[in-house]
Amino acid sequence: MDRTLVIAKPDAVERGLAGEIVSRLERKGLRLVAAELRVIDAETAGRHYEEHQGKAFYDDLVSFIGRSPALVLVVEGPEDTFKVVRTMMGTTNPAEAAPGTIRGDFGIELTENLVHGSDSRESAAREIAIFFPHLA
Ligand code: IDP
Ligand code: MG
Repeated sequence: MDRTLVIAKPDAVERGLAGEIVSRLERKGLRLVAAELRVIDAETAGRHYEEHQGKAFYDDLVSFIGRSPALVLVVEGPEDTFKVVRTMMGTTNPAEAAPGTIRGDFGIELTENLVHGSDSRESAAREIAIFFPHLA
């Protein structure tokens, strides 16, 4: 089985869409391996988003991801689970994301795009180790 990290971001939890996101993943056929509702502190956000350090939107991103609880998940599927989740998420900018995707159906602002999903097998392993070290 193949695992990836998913985060229902603070905007999703605030809007009562965490259950919708979990439900979509489950109905697709992915299985929940871990789930934790937590406020992501700046240090953890910095590790998670280290590829974006130095970019213009970085400070806003770190403060957004920690502004209220996020639902951090590990999900499992048969293969290339990160790709399955990324397809379900839609493109980064929700204003342009296809209808039928999570971002396309529920989002409109770039930062507040509801969901994070690891972008490769390597990212999945790295990110799972940050949030759920006992699963690494
Ligand atoms: P992804 O979440 O689709 O993988 P990334 O490029 O990894 O997109 O960016 C991480 C997050 O940073 C995005 O989900 C979004 O919330 C935010 N973000 C990305 N690009 C911008 C931008 O140009 N302005 C503001 N926020 C951005
Ligand atoms: Mg990314």
